[in-house]
Amino acid sequence: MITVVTGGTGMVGKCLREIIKKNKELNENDFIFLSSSDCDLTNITQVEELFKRIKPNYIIHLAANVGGLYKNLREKTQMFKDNVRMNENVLEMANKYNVQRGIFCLSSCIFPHNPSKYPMDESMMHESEPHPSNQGYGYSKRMMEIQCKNYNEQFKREYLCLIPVNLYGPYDNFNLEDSHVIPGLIHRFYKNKQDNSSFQMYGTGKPLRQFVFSYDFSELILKFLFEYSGDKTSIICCNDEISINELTMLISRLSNYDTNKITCDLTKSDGCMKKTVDGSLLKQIYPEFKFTSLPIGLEKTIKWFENNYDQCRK
Ligand code: NAP
Ligand code: GFB
Repeated sequence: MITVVTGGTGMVGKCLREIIKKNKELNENDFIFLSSSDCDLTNITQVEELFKRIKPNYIIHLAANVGGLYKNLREKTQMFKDNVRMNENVLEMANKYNVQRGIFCLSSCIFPHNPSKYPMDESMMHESEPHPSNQGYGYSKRMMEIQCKNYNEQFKREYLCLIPVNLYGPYDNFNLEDSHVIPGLIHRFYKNKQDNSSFQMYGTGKPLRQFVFSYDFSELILKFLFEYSGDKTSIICCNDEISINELTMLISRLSNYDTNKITCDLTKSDGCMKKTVDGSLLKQIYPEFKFTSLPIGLEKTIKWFENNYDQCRK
């Protein structure tokens, strides 16, 4: 049985590949990890050619034009266009070439900016607008969730959506313009330590975030694909929440940086102040699943970054 993994060269894709290699019950030759050079998923001709050639049994769709708050603020039109095209092309060809089951990746940032309640649960995704920064990426992901349901209803498919909170880990994108907060902080502390300069945290540090280590998410992708018999879209989070300020202090300590040299750059947007989601459904489905703690995950990520500085995405 062949599984195609789109976004195979991204952070989640590479963590997934490592996990599959270590899993004695899986044969890594049954998985095909794709990069954009293997197939530009915004090009439907290339996508059809891919599905016609491989005829996969399963799909794990991770590929996306994705980035942190500042990339989302800058590139809404491109992110909407790229992601809608990729998602539509993959869904259309997966169905046309009879891929019965797959995992499709959403994100907790696409939830409403002013929800009726916190924590938000899976039923609230379309309740109201996402944060203004997410008018591009956020809506493209919401449309994918709707379209997965349409294929499941009309063609009896099992296209399952997962909704992870902010992810981090080895193989992340550490580019200072496009990155998410954790790789951005790690990279900037690394540079500031080298030139012994003071450090500016972006924004007020007041926003709250939930984080999941990318290897944990990868483990859960495999469980949902190969074990889960339900049809529910599930939030992937461990319910812990931390402020950007606390996160910054934690990463500075783990980076052995003097926390007395940290100030705030208030010219930088805070983005969404809070997007707390509820991991209860996941807890019901997999009550035994244990998430990696944030300090442990950060320690591993910082070590990976320092050991792979020359070749990582930055
Ligand atoms: P990533 O590291 O940025 O990797 C993106 C992947 O998508 C890469 O493999 C890239 O291929 C591929 N890709 C981009 N444009 C493509 C195109 N036109 N055609 C084919 N492939 C293309 O992303 P990630 O952090 O692993 O995220 C994986 C999934 O998790 C995404 O769906 C994202 O929306 C979701 N997610 C991420 C986070 C997070 O905090 N990172 C949080 C929630 C959800 P190349 O390497 O060739 O460019
Ligand atoms: O991960 P992030 O960029 O995106 O986090 P979101 C942004 C928050 O971290 C803001 C603060 O409150 C920033 O002020 N921050 C502090 C920093 N220092 C830094 C830094 O060096 N770099 C960055 N990037 N932020 C994203 C969505 O929202 O959530 C994406 O835009 C994605 O689409 C992701 O889905 C999961 O958490 O605000």
